[in-house]
Order: sequence, then C-alpha cells, then structure tokens
Amino acid sequence: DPNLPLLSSTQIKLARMLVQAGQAHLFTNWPKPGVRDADKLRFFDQVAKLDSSYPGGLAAYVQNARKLLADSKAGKNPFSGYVPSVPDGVKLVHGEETFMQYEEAGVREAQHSAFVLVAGGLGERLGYSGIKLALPTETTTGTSFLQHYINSILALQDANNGDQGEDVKPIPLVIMTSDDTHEKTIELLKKNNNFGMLPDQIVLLKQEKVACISDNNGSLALDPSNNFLIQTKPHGHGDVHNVLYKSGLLTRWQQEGRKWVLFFQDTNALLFKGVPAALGVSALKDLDVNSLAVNRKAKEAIGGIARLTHENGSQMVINVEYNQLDPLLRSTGHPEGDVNVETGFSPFPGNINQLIFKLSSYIEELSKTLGAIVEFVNPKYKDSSKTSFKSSTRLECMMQDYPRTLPTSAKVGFTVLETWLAYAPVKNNPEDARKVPQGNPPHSATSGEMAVYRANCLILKKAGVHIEGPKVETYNGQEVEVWPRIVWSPKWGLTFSDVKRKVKGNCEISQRSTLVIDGKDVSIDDLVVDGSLLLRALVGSKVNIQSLRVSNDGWKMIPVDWTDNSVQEEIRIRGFKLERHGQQSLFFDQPGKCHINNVSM
Ligand code: UGB
Repeated sequence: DPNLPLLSSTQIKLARMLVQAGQAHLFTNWPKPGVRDADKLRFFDQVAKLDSSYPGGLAAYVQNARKLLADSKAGKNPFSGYVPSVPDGVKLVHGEETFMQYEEAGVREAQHSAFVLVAGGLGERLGYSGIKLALPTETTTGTSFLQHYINSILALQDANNGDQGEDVKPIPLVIMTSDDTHEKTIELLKKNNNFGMLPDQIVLLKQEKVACISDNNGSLALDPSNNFLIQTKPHGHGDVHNVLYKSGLLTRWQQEGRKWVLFFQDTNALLFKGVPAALGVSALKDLDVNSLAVNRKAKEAIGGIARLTHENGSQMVINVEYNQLDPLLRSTGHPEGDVNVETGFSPFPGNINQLIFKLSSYIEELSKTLGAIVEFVNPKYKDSSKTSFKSSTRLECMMQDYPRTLPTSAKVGFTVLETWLAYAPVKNNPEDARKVPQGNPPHSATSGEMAVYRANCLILKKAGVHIEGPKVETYNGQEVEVWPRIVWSPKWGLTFSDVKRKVKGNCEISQRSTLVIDGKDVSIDDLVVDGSLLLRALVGSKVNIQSLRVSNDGWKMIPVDWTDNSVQEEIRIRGFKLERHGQQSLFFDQPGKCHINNVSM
C-alpha cells in the first residue's frame, strides 16, 4: 500500500496477515505517507498485541468469529445434539459429620493449593465507579473483598503451620486483572502492604481485550473515537486459562508439590466458608474438576450445572448459562422448560463459578489446548434478517467452560453447598436489585452485607449460641433479613469445628447487637451482648472470655438514599450507614493467657 509508512518486517507480516484475513478495509482511509505516521505505527503496535494475546493469533480469531457468527445467524444452539439431565454431585449440609470431615481434609490440602482470583470485570451492572475488590464486604469492619480473600488464604496457610513442624510454603494468589482494573488493584495492594501477604506471594496477570467485529464476515471494527485503532472489548473470564498457561506458574506450582488450583470471583464474601469442605471433596474423590454450586431457583440468573448426553453417547457435566438452559430443555422434550421441583428449586444446581482443578490434569489439558477455551458470540442484530448488528460484537469465553474439551475419562464433579453459607455475590445496582422478583436473591451490596451477618449468626446458632432475630427491614427498596451484625476474622473461625471449639456454654446476642471477633486465640465460655462489643487479640495473646456481660447503645443502621450524592458511593449502594452510639472495645496486645471472668460493662 503506497500509504503505509516505512515498516519493519514484523509490521509488514502483520499487514499481510490482516489483508489475507479479509481486513483490508482497516487501511482504506489512511492518508498518504508522512501524514499521521505515528498513529499508523501505533496501529501496528495494537495489532501485534491483539495477535500475540490470542491463541492462534488474529487470523484464527477472525476465522473463529466467522464460524460462530454463521452458527448464531442460523440460530444453532451451542449444545444442539445434547440432551440435558440432572447430574449427580456431592450435596453437603453445614455442620453435619460429613461436612466437617470434608472441611478437615480440605484445610490439610490447602497447603498444596494455589488460588486464582478473576478480577478483570468492571462490574457495569453494579454501577460502582471503583474496582469491586475494593468494596467493603460489610461495613461493620469495612473489610474489603480483597482483604477478606487474602485473610482467608492466610488463615488456611496458618492452619497448616504445625506447632513443631516447619512453616508451610506461602500459598500463592494470582489475580487476573484487565486494563479496566489493573492499576487500581496494584494501588489497593500497595496502600495496604498486600494485606499481609509477602510481595512475591501475589502475582497479577493482566488479560487483554479482543478485537470487535462489525459484521457476519468477521470484519474487524475501527474504534469510533480513533480510526487508527481497532475497537476492543473484554473477552471474558475464560481468558484466565490462557493467561495462566503463558505465565509459566503452573509448572512452577507443580514443582513445588502443589496439587490444586482454586478459581474464584471478585465479590462473594461467603465463598471461603465453603472452600475447605469443597477442597476436601476434590481431594477425597480425586476430582479433576469440582465446581461449587448452590440450590438455584428456576430461571435465576446464574448458570445451571447439567449432564449433557450427546446423540453419539458421549457425556459431559457442564455449566449451561441460564438463558440457554431453558430453551435447551424445551427443545429436548421438556415443554415446561426450567421449573422448580418439589424442593422449591430447579433440579439443576446453580454454578457459583468457584472451581477447583487438579493441577496435574489441568497442566496436561492446557498443553493440548494452550489455554484456549470454547468461545461464544452474542451479537445484537438490527432485525430478524440477522444481517447487521446494532453495535459491534466480539467473541467471549467463560472459565467454567474448561471441561468442554476434557476427555470423557476425566472426573468432573460438583459440590452443592447451602446458599446461605457459600453464595452472596454483589453484582446488581439498587435500581435493578429492587426489581428482582420477591423470593429471588437481589445480589446487591445490601443483600451481600446482610448475608455475611446471617451466615455468621446461623453458624453460631448451630454451635449453641442464642441469637435473637432476625428483623425484616427495607433498604434501597429491598426487603432483607437483618441479623445481629456478627463478624469474625477467618483465622478465628475457619471451619465449623474451629467455631465449635471456641464457643461454649451460655452465650446470648440480641438482634440490635454488633460483635466483632478478630484474633486466632479467642475462646468464649459465657457471653451476653446487648449493644456492641469489639474483641481483638494480637498473635500470641490467648484470650478466654469466661463470663462477660456487655450492654450499651450499640450501632444503629440508618437508612440512606441511594440517589443522595453527598453520601459515599460504597455506603449508598447498600442503602444504610452505621451510626456508632455506644460500644465496648477489648484489645489484647500482650502475649500469654488472659481470662475475663465475671465482668459486666
Ligand atoms: N471477569 C474477568 O476477570 N474478566 C472478564 O473479562 C469478565 C469478568 P461477572 P458473569 O457468580 O452468579 C458468572 O460479570 O460472567 C471476572 C458465571 O458465568 O460477575 O455474568 C469478574 O471480575 C455464571 O455462570 O459474572 O457470570 C468477576 O470476578 C454465574 O456463576 C467474574 O469474572 C455467575 O458468575 C464473573 O464476572 C455468578
């Protein structure tokens, strides 16, 4: 092309690749040499990046897009040829003997694990301007999601540090970021000294966006605000497999003797209450893939786990997104689609996208796929002829689609946990959350925070504590159960047996109360709280609350209006703020034993 500036051989190759892939239109409006040459070179930098970050390069991307767009135009269901049925998995009830056995096994296995947090999503649905990892899980302690996740991993690490044995190796944490979240994630970690993790214990891997496509021919779209750039959009959390594969971390982990990789999402504060038991299931059942799941209401907007049997007899257990499950059931002899059964739930458990993979078979599979994952496309067509799009589209992929390419011999299972225990994501803004039909979870900052208190209260109740409540109240237009605001650090109550061991005898907490327990060695024999009590013990301090009565004005939940811009965004998305009217704070900073006996305050 006479309008190209002087190019390097690599750039010439890229230009040729684009033309051969039917993308000559990208150059049609380029001015003559000498005009906007810097922009032209920047264009090639971008093309080089898009080419190297996609398995098989941009040419493969265009080819895959054409095929998926043709399937989409023809209305082909990605699972056509498959018949769905309800799969078998492990169903656990919190507190039962089996649950506790799995928890114990899981805590032991944690020292051979690595954690991977996918946090590249901007969370448009939540309408929060910061990164979701920085949001508080609850406002009683203000602990952010990232801090809570790190505290939980450190508690698992600490639980394996025997009294005489060697310290276990730090459990690694990978965070997948994107251009939308990378800098802010670094900032959050820096500002907080990695929340106690060692500097090289956390690795950030950034996913790249993919090129947008403007028509069924797979033509790459130019950025509407810059004609020398290709428009890009996120490719989805499925990128995590390719990003990990390329990082070289998997083989390093294998050399370190690690066995499990646990994937998790950015805003589920309850998740780690299910991790020990689910990891125990992976270990004791030797699963290649274990997906955590919860009971799911029919048509609830989370994926359903199904067994799919192909006409040729092959089978797979896989997540089917909620918008595909219903039509798939209708087209395979279930005219009523996805409906609740006598349990009040859909028979297809809901995928909460916490996945546990066996590292050895994961590495084996990625060496074949290079981390590429089955993709899909979701174009918004202008009309029913499906010949043009309302706006550009792109290919997407999901991390839970990993088992789709696995051999049938792979052991793919799932673990169903109770929703109250393990799942309360923060995904929806107040406007959308209030419209969620009554009985379905709103998945908002309000419901996410209330779920933390409820889970802690239910666990303590099972351990024998008398808990008053809950009260039903309305915040940001959502009716929620308000339980006493009880929060503990993961190192205090990592498993149910930890909690049972630490709480004995006669304890009573009133509905209006707040109780925070922060410290590994705090045991409670007899405690009555009506108001607020904050207990904090530094490492080395062994505190025994033998008998303590606390009564004060406590902390009150004051409604705030979601539209009130004078209130901090983190607060108004939950619809209330906490006002501190009275509290007792006990801080134990000295090593050794300390008993609190017969005290009223
Ligand atoms: N994410 C990335 O890291 N990169 C991306 O490009 C996109 C997202 P969403 P989604 O928990 O109920 C998933 O948007 O994809 C991260 C499952 O597919 O919150 O709509 C992002 O930062 C679905 O089956 O969820 O739905 C976040 O951490 C169901 O399980 C994570 O990926 C659903 O989650 C998920 O992104 C659920």
